[in-house]
Amino acid sequence: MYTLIKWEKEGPIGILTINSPDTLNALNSQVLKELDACIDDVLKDESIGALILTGEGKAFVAGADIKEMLPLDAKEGEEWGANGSRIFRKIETLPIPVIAAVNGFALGGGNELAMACDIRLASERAKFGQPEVGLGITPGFAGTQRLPRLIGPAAAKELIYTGKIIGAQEAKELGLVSRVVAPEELMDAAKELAGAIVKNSWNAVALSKKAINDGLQLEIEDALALEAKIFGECFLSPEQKEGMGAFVEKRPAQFNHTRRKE
Ligand code: CO8
Repeated sequence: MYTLIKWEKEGPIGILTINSPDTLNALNSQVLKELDACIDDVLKDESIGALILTGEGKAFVAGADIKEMLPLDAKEGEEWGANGSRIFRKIETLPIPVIAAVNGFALGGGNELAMACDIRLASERAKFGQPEVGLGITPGFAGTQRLPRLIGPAAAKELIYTGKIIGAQEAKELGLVSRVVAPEELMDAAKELAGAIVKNSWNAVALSKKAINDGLQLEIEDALALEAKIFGECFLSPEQKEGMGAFVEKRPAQFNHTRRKE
């Protein structure tokens, strides 16, 4: 079904691998189309509680496809950027956690894809950067927006204005990644993290994601009101009765994992 991405399921964990290693997993229109379709499938499959995104070979994603972008005019450029941003936003707002297992180059659109995920784990071999200004363009898949929100405007400006490429350890020091692991341990670390998350109430994890993501866009008073509303919503779920009931009865919680309904 997919030709440039690989899709696997291990129990409740989905693993999406961008699989175009000859071009370092560059995001051309076909890869973007398949990524978009796969995310739609993830949305529909309520048995998936967490998603891992990674890349085949020596790159996570080496950026949007420069050869495909070269002839674009202004209108086509805007459409190209908006299409990528729409797909990345769909990933960011999935009602399940998404972990980027950054195995190698995460440049331009690749770093932007990693930033649309909830959590980034990096291999010691991973490299990060927004090299677009060297190509005569700005970051266009939300790099100018998510990078300053993640690491602060000064550090984001330094990376974007210089286009410099940094290693995994520096990315960790900047707060771009949560953890750096040996290359051979990366997927196990991502699966272990996803496994620790899916043991909990999926509804509560999804609501926590929503409270964090939506709350960050609001003034503090509005953000606190949003949190209170979401907290109240938890009490509609059978998982709240089970989780708290299990504590009181001194037994492990037995969650019947279900996705939160909008
Ligand atoms: N696009 C197209 N092809 C690519 C890309 C890319 N981004 N990256 C690598 N490739 C291709 C190479 O052309 C090469 O193909 P071929 O063998 O046919 O020449 C193959 O992948 C292997 O690459 P290299 O031989 O260059 O491998 P190296 O190990 O020597 O170098 C690098 C690895 C350093 C990662 C190098 O490939 C590189 O610098 N790549 C480009 C990185 C880059 O600049 N990325 C940013 C792209 S712009 C972007 O992402 C903007 C996103 C928003 C777009 C919005 C538009 C409006």
